Amino acid sequence: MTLTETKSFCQICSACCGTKLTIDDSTGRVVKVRGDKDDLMSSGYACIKGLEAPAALYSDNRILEPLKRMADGSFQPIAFSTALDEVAAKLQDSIDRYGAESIAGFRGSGAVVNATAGLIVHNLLEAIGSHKSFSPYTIDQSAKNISAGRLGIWPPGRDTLRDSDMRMFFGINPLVSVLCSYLDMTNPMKRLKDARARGMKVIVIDPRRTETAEFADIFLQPYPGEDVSIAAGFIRIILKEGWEDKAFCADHVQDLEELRRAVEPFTPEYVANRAGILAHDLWRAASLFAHESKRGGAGSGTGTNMAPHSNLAEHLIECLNVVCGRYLRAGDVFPNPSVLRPSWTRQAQVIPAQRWWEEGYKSRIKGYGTLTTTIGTKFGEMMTGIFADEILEPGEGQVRCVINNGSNIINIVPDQEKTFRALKSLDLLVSIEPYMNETARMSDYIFPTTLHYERPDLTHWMYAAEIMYSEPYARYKPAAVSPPAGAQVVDDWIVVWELAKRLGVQLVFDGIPLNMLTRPETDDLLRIIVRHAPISFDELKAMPLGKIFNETAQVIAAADPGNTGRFTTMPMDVAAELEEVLSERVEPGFAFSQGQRFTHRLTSRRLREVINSTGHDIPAIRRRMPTNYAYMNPEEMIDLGISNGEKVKISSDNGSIFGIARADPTLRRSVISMSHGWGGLPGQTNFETEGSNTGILISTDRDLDPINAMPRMSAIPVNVTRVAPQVEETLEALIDAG
Ligand SMILES: Nc1nc2c(c(=O)[nH]1)N[C@H]1C(S)=C(S)[C@@H](COP(=O)(O)OP(=O)(O)OC[C@H]3O[C@@H](n4cnc5c(=O)[nH]c(N)nc54)[C@H](O)[C@@H]3O)O[C@H]1N2
Ligand SMILES: Nc1nc2c(c(=O)[nH]1)N[C@H]1C(S)=C(S)[C@@H](COP(=O)(O)OP(=O)(O)OC[C@H]3O[C@@H](n4cnc5c(=O)[nH]c(N)nc54)[C@H](O)[C@@H]3O)O[C@H]1N2
Ligand code: SF4
Ligand SMILES: [Mo]
Repeated sequence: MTLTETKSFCQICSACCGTKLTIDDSTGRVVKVRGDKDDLMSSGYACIKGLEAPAALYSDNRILEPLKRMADGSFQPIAFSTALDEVAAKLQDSIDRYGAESIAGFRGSGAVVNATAGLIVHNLLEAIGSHKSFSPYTIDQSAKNISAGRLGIWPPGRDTLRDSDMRMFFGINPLVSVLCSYLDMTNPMKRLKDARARGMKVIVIDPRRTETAEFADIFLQPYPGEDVSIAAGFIRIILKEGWEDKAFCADHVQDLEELRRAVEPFTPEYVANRAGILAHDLWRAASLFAHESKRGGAGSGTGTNMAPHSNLAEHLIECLNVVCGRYLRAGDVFPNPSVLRPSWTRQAQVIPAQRWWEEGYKSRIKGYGTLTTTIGTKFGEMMTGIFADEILEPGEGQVRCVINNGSNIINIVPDQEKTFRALKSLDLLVSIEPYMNETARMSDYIFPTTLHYERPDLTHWMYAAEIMYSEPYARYKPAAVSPPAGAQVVDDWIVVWELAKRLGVQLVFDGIPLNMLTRPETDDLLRIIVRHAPISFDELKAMPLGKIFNETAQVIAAADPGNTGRFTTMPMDVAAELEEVLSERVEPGFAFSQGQRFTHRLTSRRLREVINSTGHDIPAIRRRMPTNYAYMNPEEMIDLGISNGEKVKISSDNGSIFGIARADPTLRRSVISMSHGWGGLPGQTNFETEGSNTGILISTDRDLDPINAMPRMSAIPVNVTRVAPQVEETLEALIDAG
């Protein structure tokens, strides 16, 4: 056996950690993965998911040839070109009969972490004229888009990590999720440690004492879902104490007095009572943020952006940065003007609120608009909170065909039962997907793809790379290995190009029309993306570790003379929702929904071992994380008579799931912390071996946030009960019966 080593980078998540692969030349397979100390960004860091890549590449669950589902539910191999012909004919038929809007696309994480796939289904929909483009973006952190659209934008962005002497983190755990703006998505641990070593202070607000909280100077551990109150409480303290940046507010804020009035009811005592924290701790955190620190801002993650009133919470958190002027100013250096996107001049002035969702296409479901998430596209994205309704609701524009690229839709779209009904009712579900997972099993056709080490690719370029990487970094990688012998798999975009060709439409990729007569190479698409870089594609290709383009750093330009743009901190819709929060029934430790009182709030969390619904079946991972435990406070478990490892039933006002209770001393009482993406298809799940789907607890018929239809995905009011032995027996009988 001859072994060779090659360098590459992992793309199981968006961190793109540098890796060293050991390849067995006799089989052409990757046999070992290690972190690469020489990597310019990750410096040797790699997580268990990355190290277990060989098991994922050669998993029995991987699909190696196109499949078609038969009437009896079984799958038969089908030739690639036949499958393309059949799918294109069905799509054309649907377009002819019902119009282009009957075709929807769903782009998941598997596509986003793949430079040539990220937008390709969206590009196809634009080419055929359908607005029905969905992705997890609108069930993730689209509150950030809403906040920018209502408050206004400061183009240079927040103080960067290197400028900061303090940072505040709401509902985000970058040391596990490896995803955080203004930190670094390649090696957050190293960046945080380095910043702390030079004296930077950290404030963490999370119902769980997270891995990130271990580095906090101040840690607030509130009930979930109280970020609105906490942020409003901070603003009130700051304005009362006069800790705001008065000059910045005078120049750039239109309505500071409205903000002051609106947060007045959020006294430290009110907030402390609501959020279950000490008023003194709230004051200490506000002081460290606004008074004892000069630079560095507040930011949030999925915890805050998935709880109720997520847009409002995000808005108020950004208001903390606004009132304290925690933005780069004229003359400051913007370190990463984005290597792979066109460079543009950032000026120290406000672009006033644009509320872009108010213009353009509106869904027939409750009139929701679209959000534009990436440049170079004509259409925005629709809201995933209404994805199932777009399929189920009859009438003109009803979605009948879905092209899924890299998402396990049925496991990750909230309201699993409803999503299941929706997917089952489709005329056509096509998955471009490497594994036989729950959504693949529901699909009519599956086009399997190459995996990350098997295709040429680039480091992250979509979704705000300039604030996700702390340095102006880009890297190209060639395919390190071929797909397994005999596999009929292609790079994702090829499936879409072939369908576009058959439909007779012109694909436009990142603003550039693709050759539709002769199929391009993957490198040709990558070359399009790299056209904005300071060096040519061939030069980038010749740099095995890529490059940090420090010479591109930009000095923030002065404002235009006469610029009158101002932040709007308290527009009417924001003020109205804040009033609504104040009118909510509050009883510390309890939560209310649909007039019912609940004892717990279930929060979302990421697990280091898996990425959303992916990786559960890898043996080494299964040993470490066999299920999505229902984590609870250990003392509370004793009080409730629930022992570690015991089965519990968790019920919301939308449904019930079973879980395995697991003591977690990092949690406060009244909280259940449970990860998403687990469980099989509804009614067919053995929760003990497959985990449970928390999406069952979430309704998409109600409790949707305004504008982005964001479902209530964290801080979900639930009750938890022990599973009585007789119920347990029935369950076992059910499971045994399959
Ligand atoms: N290992 C791993 N990495 C991942 C993923 C994965 O599945 N596994 N998923 C990727 C994806 S898709 C994304 S979007 C990112 C997300 O990245 P993050 O946003 O960092 O996600 P989490 O790690 O779940 O951290 C969310 C935190 O919010 C807390 N929280 C929950 N509810 C509330 C609340 O109401 N208020 C406050 N203040 N906190 C709350 C939770 O306890 C948790 O610590 O991670 C990415 N990275
Ligand atoms: N209840 C609840 N629901 C949630 C969340 C939550 O916190 N709570 N989080 C939400 C968030 S933030 C997100 S981003 C979504 C995640 O939802 P998804 O994006 O659907 O989640 P993943 O499990 O990461 O799915 C990735 C899919 O891509 C496939 N894949 C991997 N590599 C490739 C590739 O190279 N090409 C292709 N075509 N496919 C590939 C994988 O096999 C898998 O099927 O879940 C959302 N749903
Ligand atoms: S953090 Fe993400 S990119 Fe890095 S090794 Fe783990 S899975 Fe791969
Ligand atoms: Mo996400």
